[in-house]
Amino acid sequence: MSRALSNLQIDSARLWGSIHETAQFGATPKGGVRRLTLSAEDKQVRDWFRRACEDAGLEVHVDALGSMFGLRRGKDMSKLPVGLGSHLDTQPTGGKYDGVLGTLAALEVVRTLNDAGIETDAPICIVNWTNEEGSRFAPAMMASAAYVGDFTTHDILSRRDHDGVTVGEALDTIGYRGATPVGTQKLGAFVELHIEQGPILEAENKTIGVVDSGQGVLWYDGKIVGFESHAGSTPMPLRRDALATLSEIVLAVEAIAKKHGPNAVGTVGEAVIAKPSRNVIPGEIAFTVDCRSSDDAIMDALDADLRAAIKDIAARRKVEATLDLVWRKPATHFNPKLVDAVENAAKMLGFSHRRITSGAGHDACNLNTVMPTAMVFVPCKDGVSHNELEDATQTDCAAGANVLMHTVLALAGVAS
Ligand code: HGY
Ligand code: MN
Ligand code: MN
Repeated sequence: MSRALSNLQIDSARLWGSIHETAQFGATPKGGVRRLTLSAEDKQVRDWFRRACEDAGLEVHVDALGSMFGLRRGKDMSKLPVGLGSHLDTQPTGGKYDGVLGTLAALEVVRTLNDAGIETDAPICIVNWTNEEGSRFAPAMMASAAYVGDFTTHDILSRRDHDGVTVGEALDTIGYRGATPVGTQKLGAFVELHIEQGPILEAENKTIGVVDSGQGVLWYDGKIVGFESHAGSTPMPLRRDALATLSEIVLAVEAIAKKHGPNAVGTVGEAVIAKPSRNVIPGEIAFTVDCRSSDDAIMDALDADLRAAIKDIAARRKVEATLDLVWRKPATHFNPKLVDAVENAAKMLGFSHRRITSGAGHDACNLNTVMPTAMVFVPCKDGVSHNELEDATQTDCAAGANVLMHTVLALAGVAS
């Protein structure tokens, strides 16, 4: 790569400004961002992103699940575009950086190439993937999963949130059900920048995480049916208490994850008592389980142990318990050539770096099943994410965006 090009840097202040400008859409009093997918706040940031893409000269199209693609033409349009981006939706207790950094850094790469008058050989395409978080509609990384063929568009459009609203209805409400069939925009490779969402880079004082793998994910929907009865007059030995049962299951999930640790994690993230009342013994509860490991054999062991534990607890407490596996995402191993390209960019730019496994799932983990894919991590404060206190530094965000840009330039090539 020429000397001049290796000195090319993104505009750190402009990227930082974009991150904080978009944080207003769904801003919370504690300094976080609550921007559930396909919500009114998501529409606000999507409209902002579309305008910014158009102002940067990109050809923007939206697919049938609302994913947004901004194409920057290259000298050789016969080549598949190099993709870069992430997501703009957040968790209910989300922060300013999860997904946002990768999506806006992709926009910043385009803006920087425009300012420098650089034409890439292959085109590049920036992407905002719909519903990466999976909080309002399951599964997580929903739209990129459909893009790679793990789900049909019809299946995803019919998924419902807790209020019974379908993905299709939500897309129509915000005007983002695009005309383009999912998968129309082909990509030759994909690179995603993201905050680590864990403590390793910060603890080791490393600026860049060269992500070579990602944990596999097991998502379950569970239901416990006991028996509603009077909280005062029902003798303890006769109770079939659904919430007490779930309490044992929660601790069992934790114990099973620790048993298979350190390469395993597990939690019960949602629990809803069907008809709550302070003087009625809970009779019916719906709950969710999220277990992960980067080892598929451990994932199998987590599944087996979890089912055995729930069967035993339910029998002992004389309740019915069901556990449905609603999503299994195998462990991810990113493309070695692209992982090397990320590492070479970090080295060329002089950033401290280390190889790392992603504990969180990402759209890149789905794309990796159909095209060469890699990820770039930067630290986040105390490793905290999916929390309104999520924080990162301008310096690290800029470093990540520069590694992203130089990785993409290495993949797309620069027209002579
Ligand atoms: O669940 C995940 O790992 C991602 O943050 N949606
Ligand atoms: Mn994310
Ligand atoms: Mn997330």
